[in-house]
Amino acid sequence: MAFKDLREFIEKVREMGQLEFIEGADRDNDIGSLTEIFAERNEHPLLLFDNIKGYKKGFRVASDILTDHRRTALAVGLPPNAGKIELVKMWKERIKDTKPIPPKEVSDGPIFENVEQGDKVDLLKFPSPMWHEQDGGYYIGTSDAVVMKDPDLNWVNLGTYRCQVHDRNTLGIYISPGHHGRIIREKFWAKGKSCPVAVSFGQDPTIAITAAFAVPYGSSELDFAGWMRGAPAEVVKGPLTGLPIPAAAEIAIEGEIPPPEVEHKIEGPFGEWPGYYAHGARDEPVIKVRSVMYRNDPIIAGSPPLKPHLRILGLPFGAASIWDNLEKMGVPDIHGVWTYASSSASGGGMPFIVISLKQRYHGHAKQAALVAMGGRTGAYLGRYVVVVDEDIDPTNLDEVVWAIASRSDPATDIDIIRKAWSTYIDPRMTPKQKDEGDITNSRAIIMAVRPYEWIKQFPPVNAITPEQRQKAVSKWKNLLEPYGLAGR
Ligand SMILES: Cc1cc2nc3c(=O)[nH]c(=O)nc-3n(C[C@H](O)[C@H](O)[C@H](O)COP(=O)(O)O)c2cc1C
Ligand SMILES: [Mn+2]
Repeated sequence: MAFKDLREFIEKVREMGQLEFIEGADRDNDIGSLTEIFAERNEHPLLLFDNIKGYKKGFRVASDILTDHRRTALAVGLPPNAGKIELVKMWKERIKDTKPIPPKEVSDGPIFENVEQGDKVDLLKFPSPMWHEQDGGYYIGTSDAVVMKDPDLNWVNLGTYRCQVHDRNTLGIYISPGHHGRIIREKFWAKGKSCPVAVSFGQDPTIAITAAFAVPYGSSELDFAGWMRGAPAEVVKGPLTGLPIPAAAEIAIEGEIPPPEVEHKIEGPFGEWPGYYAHGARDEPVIKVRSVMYRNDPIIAGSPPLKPHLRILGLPFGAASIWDNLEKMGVPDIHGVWTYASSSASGGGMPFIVISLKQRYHGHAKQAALVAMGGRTGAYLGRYVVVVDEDIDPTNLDEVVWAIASRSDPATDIDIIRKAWSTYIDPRMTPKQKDEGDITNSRAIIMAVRPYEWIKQFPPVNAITPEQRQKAVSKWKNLLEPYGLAGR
């Protein structure tokens, strides 16, 4: 199932009829706007921009790459046309058996088609977009893979960290506290050295996905990409840094991050995944770029956060991790887990979790909520956990809201938990809390299930049963088909 590179994936997407090829866009307004507008639809195409105003033909930008759940499924080898909960369920099964496969080093690769070093480095030749109107600059890196090696433990980390183009050979980079790239660069700085780094800006989607995965410190995301694609990821050795670079990356750089006392620059603001500019514009470290490599007709992979779905991945892998947590903790009969307004990653950032289950005993639904909010994925920047019965589809917001509106009693069905794990990019954290270093937030559990004590007396739902629906559809097929209502 493995795709060699981003362009092979795009080709497959074209065959599936999900590619929109756009010429004549400008990088200041059009690329970002169209990316957001297309993603307003649940199912939407991948956008490939060429002939970008002011840039060489062939120097392209791809966006909305994985924001549609069908393409996230395709990228990881799941059936693209399966239902959303079905896909989350399949992924939940897959992650139970994670066997990392180390990368394979190859001596040559398409990334060496063009190599420009020293004075020849010019990042301004690439059409890096302005993704949101109020962004502080042009970002070449939103769906990138930043490669660094721990100086003490011989181990390579990949992380997706945003990169802003400051000038022809300088990039700004923002890495959140706790993220591995930040720990590694600080180790170099503590020795008075600059941190060697390589970054690829467009690669096989499994590498893009794993670069943003919650892989433990000391394990390499490249090994997880191997597991995800079912074959080793092919890498070349960076000529200047020796770091592994995806051999079929579209564009890659090598360089170093000097200690901030040597060089730093204002970075941002950048529209962040919760849908806000919470971090703002601040002094951040820079990458001094010594070499730029690119394929003929390179493609920048773009993945800006998109409010309100905040979709980076159309399939919330985090929901699968929560479901897996629930099973590991022995909570039975889960029918589905879905998340809204979430980062979609397994590392957390799940402010709205919906769990659907078949209640089997008193307290079962509450147990599910407590486990979901206690595991690694559900704990970090959580806010609401809603539990619904098995007849509610958690991917259907109308049904979820109907369950809350009809099965919960606000006075008795909402529990509040205080002082839980949050982060500085939480838009609702008060300025006072930030000043005082109280980086916590509160949680609500909303029990939108039929109360178990009197579940048998709960009024029946007045909607059509699946059996009756099937009968009516068979009988009235010709009438319903033109409306797209006969298929389900
Ligand atoms: C599209 C996208 C953009 C991201 N941008 C950043 C970023 O700018 N800075 C950051 O620290 N994390 C960012 N993340 C999250 C990290 O990539 C993610 O938490 C990852 O697990 C970090 O890897 P690490 O644990 O090896 O540091 C982004 C994730 C995605 C999917
Ligand atoms: Mn890591």
